[in-house]
Amino acid sequence: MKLRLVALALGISCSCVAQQGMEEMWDKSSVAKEHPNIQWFKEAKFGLFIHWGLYSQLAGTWDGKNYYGSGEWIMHQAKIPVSRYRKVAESFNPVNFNADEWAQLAKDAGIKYMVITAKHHEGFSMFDSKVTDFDIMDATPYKKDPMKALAAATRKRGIQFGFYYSQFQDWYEPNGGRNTWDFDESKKDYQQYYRQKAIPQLKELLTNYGPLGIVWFDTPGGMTKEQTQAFIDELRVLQPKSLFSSRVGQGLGDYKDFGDSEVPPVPIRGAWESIYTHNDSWGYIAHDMNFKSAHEIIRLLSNVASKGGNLMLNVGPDGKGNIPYYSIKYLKETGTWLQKNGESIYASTAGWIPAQPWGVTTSKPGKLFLHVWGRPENGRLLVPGFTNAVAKVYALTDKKALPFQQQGGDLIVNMRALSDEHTPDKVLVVEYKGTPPAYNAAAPVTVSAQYAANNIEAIFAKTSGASKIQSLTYSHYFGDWKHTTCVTDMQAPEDAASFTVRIADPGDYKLILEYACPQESAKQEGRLEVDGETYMFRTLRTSEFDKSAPLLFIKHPVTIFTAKKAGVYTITVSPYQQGKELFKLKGIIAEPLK
Ligand code: H79
Repeated sequence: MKLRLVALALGISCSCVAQQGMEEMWDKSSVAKEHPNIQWFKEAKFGLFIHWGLYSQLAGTWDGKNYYGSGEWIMHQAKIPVSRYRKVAESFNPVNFNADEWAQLAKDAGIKYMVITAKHHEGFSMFDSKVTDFDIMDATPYKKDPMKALAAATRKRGIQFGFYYSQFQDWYEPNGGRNTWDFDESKKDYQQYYRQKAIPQLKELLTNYGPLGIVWFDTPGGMTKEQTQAFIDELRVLQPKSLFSSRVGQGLGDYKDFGDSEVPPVPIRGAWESIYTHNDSWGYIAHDMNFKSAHEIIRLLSNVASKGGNLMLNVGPDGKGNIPYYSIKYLKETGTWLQKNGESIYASTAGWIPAQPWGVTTSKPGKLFLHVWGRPENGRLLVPGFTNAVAKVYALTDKKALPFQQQGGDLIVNMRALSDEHTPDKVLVVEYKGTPPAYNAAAPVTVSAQYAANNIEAIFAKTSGASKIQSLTYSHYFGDWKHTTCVTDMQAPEDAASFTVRIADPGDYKLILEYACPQESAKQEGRLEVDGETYMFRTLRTSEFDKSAPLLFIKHPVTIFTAKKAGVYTITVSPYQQGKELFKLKGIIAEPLK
């Protein structure tokens, strides 16, 4: 089966300088040549990330002040001097750490690979290192190597094991990257840091812990492409089968990682991974209780799989070695769902039907999995663009056949026979004959009266004039990154965004624009055109774009549109006059009125 996936998403860029910095820190380069051992990774789909270090002991608080966002950045945020940070190790004694319990939790959650921080930017080594005495053996009362036990416990359970290693940032070392409060950045010799710490430590990790599935590098810096290649070559010989993440830098990784907490809006070819925090932080923060529910994790997992990637979800154990209560609870619930529905996730590839108002699709040869997040009110599920002959359709959990019809390129599945059980993702299997069509990003976006709302997302816009599609990145607290794809740079009437929609049910729809609009863009007139009619609106102010603050979106109802018959329509949004950027358009919501 061959998928011709859209290159569209790869063209997304951002013009702001702050953003470019982030792009460099997260090397999201695609991989030129596939690693011979990539197959297990492509099939794995679900990984567990673990951030564990001295920051876990601090738990988000320093000198009586609470910090929010990325807890593993507390040393940087609070500008803690090395001399004081070193002392944190003296109270780090994770007596509750139990490698078998952690690995068993991963197993029960349906996790196929685990990556844990051997050394994060703070510079502390969570393993037995002869390179430094700032490690768990020498600097803490614990004096054991938890990584040894974890490598064994995961291996016993058939889980691929890997290390996160911060290869450039090291706030403990005078020559490591990015500690500017103790050391003068201009006097640093990064090459010396690589030679004296990073490379010898990576050699220890690649030598002493058995076969590693992954070495997960992060935030590259201080090396040219040639130096990065030499660095890789020097490590590669120790474990040729081990995969190196794209954040090794310079486009030289074995698979692609997106930005922190980023899912691409359309399918992406090749091996890649989305990484997410379970709450708002990677490292443990005692006062961060904003955990994603099992429901949210399951939808995130199926959404990432529908684009063809893996989800690596992070948990942050505390300084005693306990994984947070809700992480355990919701990971186990995710595992229960996966036990019944894993066939639709593991070893699947991207769905070839674009996202629908009911959910997303994943695919295997001869099978399309429909991940139904929300049921159609009348029980008739529309799968557009399905021309292959269908042999049968059934619910994955009980295999009971469901009635279906095929007409004019549509598959319509009758779900009424299915009980209305409470599930975040009801998976239906379509068994079909022949080769499926390529994913078609230009297919009309489905709008139907069977759902409370239909999202027509910016990624599906056809842009004209100066308008473009961009992924905007910003955080709420600190380092808890959010990414929203928007149509931007609409400044003149010809800078339009057009959406082709297929209205499946005639009737009245409220058309709602969802956008962010800084003060300078506010109170400008715009036009929304559909079916020969023009509807005027004036922009409403939300917030300025600031990469370290929430980007606020307003849902601005503009008009009712009556679709007299079912069919394909074009909705066009454009500025009425030349002016400032009209807004950053996240999409249009079509809400059926009944
Ligand atoms: O380990 C997690 C993060 O700590 C790590 N990647 C995930 C997996 C990560 N390291 N750096 N970044 C993510 C990018 C962070 C950039 C920033 Fe900043 C931190 C922006 C604002 C705070 C550095 C310091 C740039 C500006 C100030």
